[in-house]
Amino acid sequence: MTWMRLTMGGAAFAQNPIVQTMYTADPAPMVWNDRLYLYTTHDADGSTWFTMDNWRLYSTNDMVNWTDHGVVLSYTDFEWAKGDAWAAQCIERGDKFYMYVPVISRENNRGAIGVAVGDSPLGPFHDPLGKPLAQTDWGDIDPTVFVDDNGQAYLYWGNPNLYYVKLNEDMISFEGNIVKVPLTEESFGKREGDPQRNTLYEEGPWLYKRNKLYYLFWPGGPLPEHIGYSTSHSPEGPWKYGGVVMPAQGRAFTNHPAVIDFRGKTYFFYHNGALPGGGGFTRSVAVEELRFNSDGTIPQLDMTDGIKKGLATLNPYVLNQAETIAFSEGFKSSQNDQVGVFVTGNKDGSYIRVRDVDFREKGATKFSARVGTTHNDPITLEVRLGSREGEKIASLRIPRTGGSDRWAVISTDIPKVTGVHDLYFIVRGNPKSHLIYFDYWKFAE
Ligand code: FUB
Repeated sequence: MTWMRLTMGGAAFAQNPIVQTMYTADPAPMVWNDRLYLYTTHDADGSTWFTMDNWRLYSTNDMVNWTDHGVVLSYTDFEWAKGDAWAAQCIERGDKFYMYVPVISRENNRGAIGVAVGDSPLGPFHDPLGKPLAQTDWGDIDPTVFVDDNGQAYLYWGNPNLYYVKLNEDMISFEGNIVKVPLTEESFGKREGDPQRNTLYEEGPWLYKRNKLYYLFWPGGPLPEHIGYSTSHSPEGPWKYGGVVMPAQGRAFTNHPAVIDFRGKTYFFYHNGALPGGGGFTRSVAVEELRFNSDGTIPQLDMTDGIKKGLATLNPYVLNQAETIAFSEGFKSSQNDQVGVFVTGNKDGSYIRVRDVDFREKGATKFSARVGTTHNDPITLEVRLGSREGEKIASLRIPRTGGSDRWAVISTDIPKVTGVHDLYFIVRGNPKSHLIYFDYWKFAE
C-alpha cells in the first residue's frame, strides 16, 4: 500500500499522516520521560508559500495515538525576528529544554538561528539571548542539535551551505568559528546540471548516532527532494555519502528527515502533501519504522500509511483529550484560554479514531465528554467500537452552549464494554460548519 491511498482519505488503518487536523511539516522528535514528543512547523491552510508563524507540539505513548499540545513557540517570541518559523528542533539538557529555530532577523532581513529555553517540553519557552545565536552571510535555516555521549553538543544547519558549531555546556553559546562543512561528492553524492550545487545536499540536516557511527540525514536535490544520508566516525566528519533513504514521493517538493530511538525501535519522520488539499506549502508529517542492515547501511524506505501496531494500549478511565487522535476526518484543531487545545467537528460524518483502548475485564458502563455547539439543530456525538459502522455504544445530543468559550460536560450510561477496542467518535447533524466543539472524554466502570 503506498502513500497514494492516503490522499483519498479514510484508508481502513491509515496512521499517516500523523496529524490530520491541520497542516504540519518539518518533524523534530524528542524522547523524554518515556514519551515521544514531536515538534513541527505549521503550514497555514490554503498557503501558497512557506507562510509559517509558529511551532507546534504533539506527543505519543504508543506511536499511533497522538496528542496535540498546540502552539509552543512563535517567531514573535523573538523580539528581533520578523517571520519564517521554519524547521526547528528541541532537546533536553540538565532539566531544561532548548529549542533551536530559524527565523528572519529584522536587523538585516536574513535568516538566523535563535534559541529558546523552557522548563518543560511543552514550554513556555523564552529567548535568553535577545539576539541570534548564530548567523552567517547566507542560508541560516534548519538547525539540528545533538549531544554526544561525552557531553559535547553540536548544532548543524544550512541551505545551500552546511555549517556546524560546538555548543558550550550552557547550550546557548559556542566557542570558536562557525565551521563550513566541505560539500564534496564523496560526502554528499554528485548532483548533475546545477552549477550552484555540485552535491545532492540541499538543507534540513538531522544528526543521529547508532553503534558509534554518526549519521547525517538530509533532504537532497534537485527538487522534488529525496532524503539522503552520510555517515562518519566523528560528529565533525569527514562524511561519507551513504545513498537514498527515501526517494522523492508524496506530493510536496520538500521533505525533512528526523530519526529517533524509542522503546527499542528506531523511527524515521518526514513530511509530504498527503492530506486533502495538501501540496508543497500544505504539508503533513508522517512516520515509518527505520531498519538498518547489519553493516549500518540503510535500506531504502517508501512512504506508507504508517505504523501498524501500537506500542501500548490507552486507558479510557482517565480524562482523555479529544485531540488525542489516531486518525480523523472533518475535525480541525483549535485552542483558547478556557480549555487549551480542543477540536471542532465540522461536518456530518466527521470522525475521530482512537486506537487500542483497553476497557479491561471489569468493563465500562458510563461515558462522559466535555462538548459544546452554537447550533440549535440536533447535533449528536456517536461513540462506536471497531469501525465507523461498528457497535454504537452511545449517542449524545450536544447542548447548545453558545461558543468555544462555553462548555458542558454530558454523560450517559452505556452497554457494558470490556476488552481492547478502537474507539470512533462520529458527528451527526446538518452539514453546517463547526458543528461541535469537543474537549475531552472519559469512561467509568
Ligand atoms: O518548512 C520550511 C522549509 O521547507 C524548511 O525549513 C525546509 O527544511 C523545508 O522543509
